[in-house]
Amino acid sequence: MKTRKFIDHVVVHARAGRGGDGSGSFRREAFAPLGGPDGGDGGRGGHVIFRGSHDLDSLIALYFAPQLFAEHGVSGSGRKMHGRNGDDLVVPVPCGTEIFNAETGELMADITSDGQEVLMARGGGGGLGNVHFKSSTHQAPTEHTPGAAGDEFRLRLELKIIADAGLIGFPNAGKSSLLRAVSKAQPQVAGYPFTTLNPIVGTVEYDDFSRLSVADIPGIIEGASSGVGLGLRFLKHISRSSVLVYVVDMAGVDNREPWSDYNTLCREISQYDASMLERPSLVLANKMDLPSARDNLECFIQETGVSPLCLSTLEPAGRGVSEFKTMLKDILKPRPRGSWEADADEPTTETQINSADASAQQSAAADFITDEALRQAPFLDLPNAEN
Ligand SMILES: Nc1nc2c(ncn2[C@@H]2O[C@H](COP(=O)(O)OP(=O)(O)OP(=O)(O)O)[C@@H](O)[C@H]2O)c(=O)[nH]1
Ligand SMILES: [Mg+2]
Repeated sequence: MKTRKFIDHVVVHARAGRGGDGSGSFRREAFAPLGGPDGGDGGRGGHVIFRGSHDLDSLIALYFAPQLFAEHGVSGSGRKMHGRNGDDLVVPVPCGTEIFNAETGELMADITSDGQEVLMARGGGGGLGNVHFKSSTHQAPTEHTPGAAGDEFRLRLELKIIADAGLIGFPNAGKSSLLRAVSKAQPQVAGYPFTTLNPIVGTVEYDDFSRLSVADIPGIIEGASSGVGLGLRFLKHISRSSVLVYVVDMAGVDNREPWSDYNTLCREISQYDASMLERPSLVLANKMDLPSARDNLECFIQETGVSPLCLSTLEPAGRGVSEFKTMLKDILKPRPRGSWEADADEPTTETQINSADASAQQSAAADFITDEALRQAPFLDLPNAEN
């Protein structure tokens, strides 16, 4: 499988355009040798705007081109001509991108949805032409002002993938296998630890056309909070997930004890962000097709007090996998695509007014059409027609 560099943080230099200068011009033409001041204003500098895009999943484009410079405004000119505004620079970023001021660390914006636009650096205003400075006592002003500088920032962009559910587990627990079983995503699966090196998002589709996104992240091991393995670097990608799914290798294939795996996972996550433990979660006992898994299950329940959902990802159509999908759906309650149920239940005031207007218009139109039709087309054989 081809691998692609996954970039989830990048520092960029955003500079909005400078405003164009005002012009100091005088009208000079045949028969108007001493025309008055006619210098136009400068155009506004272009803004730097960030726009959320669901077609992107990484900040790689900005990693290779971090200089985000919008166009400068054009200076004004004679005949009171206004300079052209600089073009805005629209920068597409994946949904889930947080934008910080790199100098102060202040969170400036959080882009969470497709099409969401945030103006990060405002273009400088255009300067004034000399036409603004004329007065009865100052009829030939040469004053004109320069365009203002645009905003300029060093910005740190951090991507936190937005998925409805996040899979957490030790390496080799079967997280990627589970994602393959429930979605069309094709993460690499292999019998060695750290097969998955980047977060991967899959979409689970249901018969009623509703869908949920599930994120698979690299495995977590003991000491991850202090940087062991790949550390907790990728946990931020499930920190926004509404449901956490613990995937435990119940067969203990790598000579591990499933109950201590589960306790370790909870401990590492609480060290990362204790509030994540309060979220709805599901515990999955994977590899239940292996005999040792059945032996370990009793012990797991006794040690942890949690009774997990048993499944085997080797049977994607099996009961366990479909029960998992159903449980996810019950917790997250996704709306079928194209459904307008909520709007239908609670029409907005605007909708109510519009529909009231519409029915009034319809009845007015019906009255008009009937009368008109009778007058204009007496040959029509309409019921109750008074001729
Ligand atoms: N017997 C059995 N083997 C499984 C099952 N699920 C996964 N495996 C095997 O377990 C190994 C690891 O599976 P992966 O899906 O790559 O595990 P992972 O949790 O994504 O691992 P990392 O990406 O390394 O963190 C592979 O050899 C799979 O074939 C299962 O239900 N039963
Ligand atoms: Mg994996």
